[in-house]
Amino acid sequence: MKKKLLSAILCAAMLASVLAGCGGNGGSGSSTGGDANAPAADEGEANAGDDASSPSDAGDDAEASSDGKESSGGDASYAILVKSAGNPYNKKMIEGFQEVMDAQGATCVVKEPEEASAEAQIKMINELVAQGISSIAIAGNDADALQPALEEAMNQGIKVCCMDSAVNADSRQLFVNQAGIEIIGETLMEAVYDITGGEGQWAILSATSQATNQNAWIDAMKQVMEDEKYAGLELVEVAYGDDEYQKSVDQTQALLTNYPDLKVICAPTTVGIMAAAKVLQDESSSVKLTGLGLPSEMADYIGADDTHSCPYMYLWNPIDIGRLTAYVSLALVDGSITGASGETFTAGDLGEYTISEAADGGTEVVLGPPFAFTPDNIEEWKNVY
Ligand code: RAM
Repeated sequence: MKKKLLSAILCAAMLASVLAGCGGNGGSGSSTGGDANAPAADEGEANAGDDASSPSDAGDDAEASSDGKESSGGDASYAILVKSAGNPYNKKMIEGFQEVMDAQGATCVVKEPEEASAEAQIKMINELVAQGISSIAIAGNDADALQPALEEAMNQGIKVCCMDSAVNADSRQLFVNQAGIEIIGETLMEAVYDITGGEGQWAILSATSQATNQNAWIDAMKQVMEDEKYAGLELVEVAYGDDEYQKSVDQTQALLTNYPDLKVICAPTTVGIMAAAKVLQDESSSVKLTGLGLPSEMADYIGADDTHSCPYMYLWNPIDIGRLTAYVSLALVDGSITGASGETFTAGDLGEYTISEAADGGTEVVLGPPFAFTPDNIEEWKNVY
């Protein structure tokens, strides 16, 4: 009897810790709600910076369903599988996804691989398939390598979408794209042009060499750079920090050593830009920085004077990507969308979305244009995300 009681208590404690795990960082994300996107949506332009340019533990997974709320999820369960654990950007996406699932009374499963590799994600996809999940939303660590695992999932009736970093068109039903690939490429290239003064050496500090999103943005930047306007700029290296802080620090230091005439580093990754910002600022380097960063992590480094390493940078609302991805997952599972171009759906407070053709031959929904964070607005945003 005593034994039974003890095991019941242990079970309850385990369940509580699992539920707490899924609740993740800060539960409902109250301060980051629909408002967070409002200024971005209002100002809307990639060069909101026109002025500026003139401008869980690794390997953890958890489950939860909210209590006492009307369930539209039924017995369905919805997974989100990010690139890697320990990246605050990924945590924000998870937060938005969970918030919507909780409000629906739906069960959500969070998967965070220890390292940003395709192998780690394939293992987790197979686990989700084996447990009979209803949908998988994935940020791909590789465009093609996940195809067999994701195709097997879809063959079994599991709905598959991707967000943030796309898997190829055959591996998904829909891509939740944070912003257009071309607009990000143009925006970042314009920032490099502006900060270098249109000539000199610059380098890119990226995430992993296989990251679909960074590679697409880098290709878009190279495309833009073919224009005569950028003839004075020399891209000396694309370095990879693998979305790991220390590796990104080491790569930044190597760039400084290897290219004494370097003028600008562009880091299209929130992990890379923060690591580079600290190195440059601590060393009082004359090299300047731009790219994609979380305002909460970059506030100390953004400034117009020489004591700051980053004059301005860009991003979108990662919590909203998580929210939009949750609405897409729910709609795929309840059959109100199939992921075909031209279909429309409502994503709660985020509004109406129309599915369109993506550049890779698949389909996508686009959250909105990138937003500029400048010395003028960083204080306002640093507590939002
Ligand atoms: C990092 C990740 C993520 C990317 C952002 C900008 O957090 O690589 O995939 O979208 O940077």
